[in-house]
Formats: sequence, C-alpha cells, structure tokens
Amino acid sequence: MSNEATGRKKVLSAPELWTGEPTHWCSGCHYGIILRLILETIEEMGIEDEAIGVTSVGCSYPSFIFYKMDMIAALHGRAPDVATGLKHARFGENIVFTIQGDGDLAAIGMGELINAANRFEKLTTIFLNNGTYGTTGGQLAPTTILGQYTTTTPDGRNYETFGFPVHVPEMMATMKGVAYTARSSVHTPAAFAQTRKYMKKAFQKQVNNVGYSLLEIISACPPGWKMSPVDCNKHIEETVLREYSLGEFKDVDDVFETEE
Ligand SMILES: Cc1ncc(C[n+]2csc(CCOP(=O)(O)OP(=O)(O)O)c2C)c(N)n1
Ligand code: SF4
Ligand SMILES: [Mg+2]
Repeated sequence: MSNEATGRKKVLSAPELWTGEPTHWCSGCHYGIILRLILETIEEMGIEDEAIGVTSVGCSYPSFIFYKMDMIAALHGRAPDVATGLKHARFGENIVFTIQGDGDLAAIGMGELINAANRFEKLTTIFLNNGTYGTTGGQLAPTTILGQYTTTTPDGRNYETFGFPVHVPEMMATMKGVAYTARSSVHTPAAFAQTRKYMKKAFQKQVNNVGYSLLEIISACPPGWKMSPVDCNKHIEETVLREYSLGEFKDVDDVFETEE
C-alpha cells in the first residue's frame, strides 16, 4: 500500500501479536528488535494459540505485556522449571518457550537450564546475551567478555580472577537431549535475517517434538556498556563476535541419530 501524498510504500507493519503497549527499553537496546522477531515468528508459524511464553528476571521480565498470547513470569533463573511444569501439566500440548537474560540463564539459572535439557524436555529458550546484568546496573555476567569493563570489573574482566566467558550453545550441543542450538545477533540487517531463520528452526524443533532447542542472541546494552547505540553495534562486530562466533552448533531431527 502506498501513501498518495508522499508516494512512499509501507514495507513493514507492527506484528499482529503485539498488544500495542509501548516498550520500556533504553534507546539502542536490542530487546525490542528481538521481541519483534519472536512475535513475527510465532505469527508466521501460526502457533499463537498453543504457545506459552515464560519470562524470567532481567530487563526482558515485563515483556509479557507485549504479547497477545498466554505468558507467565518466573522467578530469577527458574524459567526452564516453570516451562517444564507448564509443558507436562498440559500433556505436551503447548509450545512452551522461555526468554532469559545471561545473568538469569547462565548464572543463577544455569542448573535449571542444563537439567531441563538433560531431562530431554521439549522446550525452546531464547537466550539474550548482552554480557552484563543490565537491570541492576551493569555488573559482570558469566558471558562478560575478557577485557570488558563492568561495575564489578572496573579494570576489565581478567580470567585470573573472574574466569572465562561461558559458551552456552556450544556446551549444550554436547548434550544428548538437545535438538538445536545456535547463536545469532541483530546488529545488522543481515544478522537480523539470520536470526529470523534460526528462531524459526528453534521453534520448529519443539513443534516436531525433537528435543530441547536454544537460540542465543547477542544483544546491545548501551548504558551497561557505556557506549552509544551506534558504538555498541560496532563493538559487537569488532570485538564481541571474536569471542562469540555466530552459527548453528547442533541441528538434528532425531536426537538418537547422528548429527545432520
Ligand atoms: C533471587 C534474586 N537474586 C538477585 C536478583 C537481582 N537481579 C535482578 S535482575 C538481575 C540480573 C539480570 O541480568 P540478566 O539476566 O543478564 O538480564 P538483563 O538485565 O541484562 O536483561 C539480578 C541479579 C533478583 N531479582 N532475584
Ligand atoms: S539496561 Fe540494557 S538490557 Fe536493560 S533495557 Fe537498558 S539497554 Fe536493554
Ligand atoms: Mg544481561
């Protein structure tokens, strides 16, 4: 449809599944872009009536208000447990996914995630890796890259004191009950398009009842990183992706068969 006065063509609309509630995230935060992708993926796959989302503590926690869908909020790190309960209580009839930050998933909630995957739960996790605890003021997270300044690593993260950044999808790819793991980003249009493909695949694994699926998405946190939104995108390209390579780490249609 084109506007007669300006001749401009509308190429993008708001996702149908968005409630219309304005988002509360900081300028340059990538969470809004990721929200769009989740909504559009669920819409495109036509699974909105079966889907239930579980948010967990962090800046993505209140995002349940943006979904015209069933959503529930879990305590810090407990989203995989809440998701497991929902999935079983409803006899596996729903598509249950979690949305978790890196402090939530890889610090306080690592045990919950790994055990849910190891129990061969058919769940999907969207893992938001911004390398910090954005909500509480930019502290060290398990995913903080070496050299990164945070409020608890004012001289930059060093491995002697703080250990190494954790690589969740690579680690989970070694687990038998896992069907799909990947890492992507949304800092360029090409990266956004790749994330869209990976996200659909992650949800499809659950639709096909194959096993656990997880997509990590590298995400900018301008106040936490103390950078402008534009510099955050450059920083992702030039520095973060050296530690966290993008791609798929496991993709099987049957966890009992060898990898594709
Ligand atoms: C049991 C418990 N411990 C600590 C906190 C404080 N807390 C709130 S958010 C947060 C970290 C969130 O970081 P992350 O998961 O990376 O999400 P982000 O804010 O970066 O989106 C912490 C430690 C809490 N709410 N509950
Ligand atoms: S603090 Fe960081 S993660 Fe939280 S809304 Fe702002 S930019 Fe996003
Ligand atoms: Mg975080």
